[in-house]
Amino acid sequence: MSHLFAPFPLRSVTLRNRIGVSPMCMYSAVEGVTNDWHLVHLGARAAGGAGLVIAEATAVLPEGRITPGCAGLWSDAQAEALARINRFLKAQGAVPGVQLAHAGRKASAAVPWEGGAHLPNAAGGWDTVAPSAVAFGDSLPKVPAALDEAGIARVQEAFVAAAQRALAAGCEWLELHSAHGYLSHQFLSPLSNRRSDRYGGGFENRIRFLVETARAVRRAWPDRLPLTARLSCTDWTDGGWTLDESVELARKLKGEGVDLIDCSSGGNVPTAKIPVGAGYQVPLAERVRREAGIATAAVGLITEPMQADQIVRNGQADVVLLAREFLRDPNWPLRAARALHVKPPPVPPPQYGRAWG
Ligand code: 531
Repeated sequence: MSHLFAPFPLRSVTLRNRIGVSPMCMYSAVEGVTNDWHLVHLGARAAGGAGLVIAEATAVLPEGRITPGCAGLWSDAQAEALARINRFLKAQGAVPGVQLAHAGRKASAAVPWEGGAHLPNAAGGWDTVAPSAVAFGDSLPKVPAALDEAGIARVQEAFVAAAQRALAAGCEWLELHSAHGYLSHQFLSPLSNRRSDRYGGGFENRIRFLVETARAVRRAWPDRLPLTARLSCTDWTDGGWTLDESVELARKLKGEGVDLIDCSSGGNVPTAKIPVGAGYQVPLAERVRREAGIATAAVGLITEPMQADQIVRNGQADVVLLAREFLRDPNWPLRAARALHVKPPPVPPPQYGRAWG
């Protein structure tokens, strides 16, 4: 039976365990270029035993960045910076991944430690785009320009170009960000998609942006490497995107060569009532896995070794992604192995061996 420290094969890639570093914004890139901060942040967690290390939401176009500090993959210089990091992650035994993203109407925001609100253009912000000219609201009041079909195609081409750069940079796991209220999720949800063309209205039209993007990226991304998508499996809001729709979408994405769904939730409306608690999104991963017959990752308030091991053992998800817990402890996998009495224990980097003997 699978458990937290069983290897996970997907296409020709094998994770050494089921523990991944969830993509986490560091807001520390300069013009989209990652640097020493990202090397140390991601590198420490690879050295700490993670099987998979997914770099933060990485914008496929400059206007798709959440903040001016977000990473990008619209230039070769950005790919070169990521390549250096990926070489280190691989040397530590982790599989390097990246999450490709476009923030849509939630772009052009200040970094969180400067308040996180939309930045006026005069203060380093920019004009935003989205499926429809509907603002997110609250501290993100900018009204985006509705993309026309040519604009949609340009964004999709940017996803493909970024995937090609990710490949050149040595990424071996690609995640399309279609969650947390960013552009692709904005297309999925009737709360943000008010279009009346073939990209809006019924389910088939609202999923078209992501399905087409996945298809185009799959063609550019090698068969030997996993392609995954993060979904907000529910908007937690009446009239919004639902878990039933996520299951149906997961089936379609599987048909497009998507290998795993990373199951998150929320983020598309400021008023959602989210039942936050330990492992609260795990049932979403479980339903998608069972009903769509696709591998899943569980994410969200997973902190304890036994909890993580149970998620995998019970078949609720194939992989667990930890976020804030990994900020508290980069060595979480090594500690978890000890707590779970894993035999043989995972081997720490030799430089740190005397601490784990
Ligand atoms: C937190 C968040 C989680 C779930 C729903 C909405 C928001 N994160 C999401 C991040 C950016 C920072 C805040 C991304 O997904 C890029």
